[in-house]
Amino acid sequence: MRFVDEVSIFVKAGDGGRGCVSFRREKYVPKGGPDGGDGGKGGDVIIKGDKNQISLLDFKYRRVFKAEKGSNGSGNNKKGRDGKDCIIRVPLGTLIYEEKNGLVLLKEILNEEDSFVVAKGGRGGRGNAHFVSPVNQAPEKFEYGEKGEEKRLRLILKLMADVGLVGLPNVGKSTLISKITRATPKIAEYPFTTLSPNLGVVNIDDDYFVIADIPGIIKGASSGKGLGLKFLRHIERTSSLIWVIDGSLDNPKTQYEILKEELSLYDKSLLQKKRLIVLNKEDLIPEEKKANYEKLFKEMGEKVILTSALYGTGLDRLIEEIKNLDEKRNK
Ligand SMILES: Nc1nc2c(ncn2[C@@H]2O[C@H](COP(=O)(O)OP(=O)(O)OP(=O)(O)O)[C@@H](O)[C@H]2O)c(=O)[nH]1
Ligand SMILES: [Mg+2]
Repeated sequence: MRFVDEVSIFVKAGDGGRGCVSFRREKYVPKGGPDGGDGGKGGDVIIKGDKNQISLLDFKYRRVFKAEKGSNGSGNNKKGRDGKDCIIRVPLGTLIYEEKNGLVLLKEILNEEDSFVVAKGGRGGRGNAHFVSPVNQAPEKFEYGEKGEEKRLRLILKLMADVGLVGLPNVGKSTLISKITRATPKIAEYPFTTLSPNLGVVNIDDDYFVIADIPGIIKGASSGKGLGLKFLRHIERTSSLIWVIDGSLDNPKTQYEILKEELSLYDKSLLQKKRLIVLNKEDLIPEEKKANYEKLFKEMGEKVILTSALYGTGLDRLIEEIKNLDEKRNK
């Protein structure tokens, strides 16, 4: 599953219907009073939160959203029918911006109940029945409906993952997510393989967790080195983080320190999140070092597990630990 996190769309609310010019027809009355009804209101374009959606992928295929026009008014004071609203469903965590000399934030959709009228339908025009006056008993006047609003929008999904994977490049983050979810990210033996976030879903019992794999972070990322820290916004809201460390290198603690430093430079609260240290590439760690490494992290007050994403060892335990990390379950 490729994760699309930013799309531009065009929305157009319905125009209001035209007011009607009409006169009552009655027996023996050649021209009765005016009875032209008002036009109906144009439909609104409404954006709603939907917890079952996890990406903006659908918007790759459909980018124009129009609500229905209001119907025109008719004789006998009949008001035109209101146009139907156009409802756009987006994942929770979607920011709605208007593209207008830059990006202007209109709304953030965080909850399932969130609903936002992003483009208002036009008011219906008035029919001639409204324009009777003492001097004009038979007005021919009517109004056109108002135009519906139209806007160019940018939707940006701040990922609502439950758990984020962070780590230096090439430590095996994408391999991990590919083994515990059905995500199929690119994996390769060089740094910066992952260039945009991947999402995966882990099914546990009858619940699920969304895991985010983001591009690797290097020392100096906070000052723009490597791919920088812009992807960290995807994990700002996760309830917990998995710090993935390459256990095959000599310096697991150095990697840990770099991560800590860069995360805290981006946003200190990232260090407050619950975390789990995963020492990956266990298959390449000499037996005699394993216990030492575990001790090292435990002494720093960390919870640590060893895995080999490549060979699938330690992954059952990892899933068990993810379950424990999750706040939903600890309530
Ligand atoms: N021996 C061994 N190799 C692994 C393990 N996990 C991943 N690898 C290898 O390490 C390399 C990097 O793996 P990725 O999953 O692409 O690493 P990443 O952390 O996503 O890297 P970036 O996207 O560049 O940040 C690949 O060649 C993997 O096959 C492991 O447990 N053991
Ligand atoms: Mg990767």
